[in-house]
Amino acid sequence: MSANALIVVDMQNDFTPATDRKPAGALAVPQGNDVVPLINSLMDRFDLVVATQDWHPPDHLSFASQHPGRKVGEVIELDGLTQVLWPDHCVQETPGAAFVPDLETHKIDHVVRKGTDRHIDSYSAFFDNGRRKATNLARFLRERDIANVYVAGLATDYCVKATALDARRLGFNVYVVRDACRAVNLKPTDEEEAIQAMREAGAKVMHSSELPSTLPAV
Ligand code: VGL
Ligand code: ZN
Repeated sequence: MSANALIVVDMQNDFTPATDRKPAGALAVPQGNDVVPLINSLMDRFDLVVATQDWHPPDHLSFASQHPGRKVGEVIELDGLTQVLWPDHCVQETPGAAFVPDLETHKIDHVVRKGTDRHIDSYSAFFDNGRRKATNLARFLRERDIANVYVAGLATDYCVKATALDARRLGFNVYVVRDACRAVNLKPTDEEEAIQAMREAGAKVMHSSELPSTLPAV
């Protein structure tokens, strides 16, 4: 029997708005906290739960602060790749890089940290943005007989999308739980375009109520 993994993408303080337990993150995704209870219950239904953490050095070149005269949201070319400039976020070992306080982290089996190389951004859990370097996640999943990869978390239009597209390219069956994701929406249509791109790549984008009945119920 092939096994099912859930990849929980970037549920970190810097990607979520304020709650009574934490201040607003530097790159807060609108309604980013709303998905936490659903993700907590989804994690119970999987053979394997992997969580990613965006994990940048303080001088990461995706930060607008590293490019004098440039502003957050501007797009530049970095090492031949298109790069959106972000506020400083998810700096290694800082509170902003920690998982959100309400995430039930004891349910996580394996953590993948990405974006550690100053010179290249890394949205996907599998590769950096140029696909020059792989994390070991594909091998890790295959060694555990994972055929089906479910994706949830932040943000639909960046790291969720990149993770889902790479998982398809790597040959996994991919399911995106859309109500367990939220988008940045720098452009208001970014979320819809991301869903379209994931569907075109063969990912099934579904609501949590439509998950296959082969997953154990909670
Ligand atoms: C992300 C922007 C910059 C994400 C990470 O998690 O979607 N977005 N770094
Ligand atoms: Zn980042």
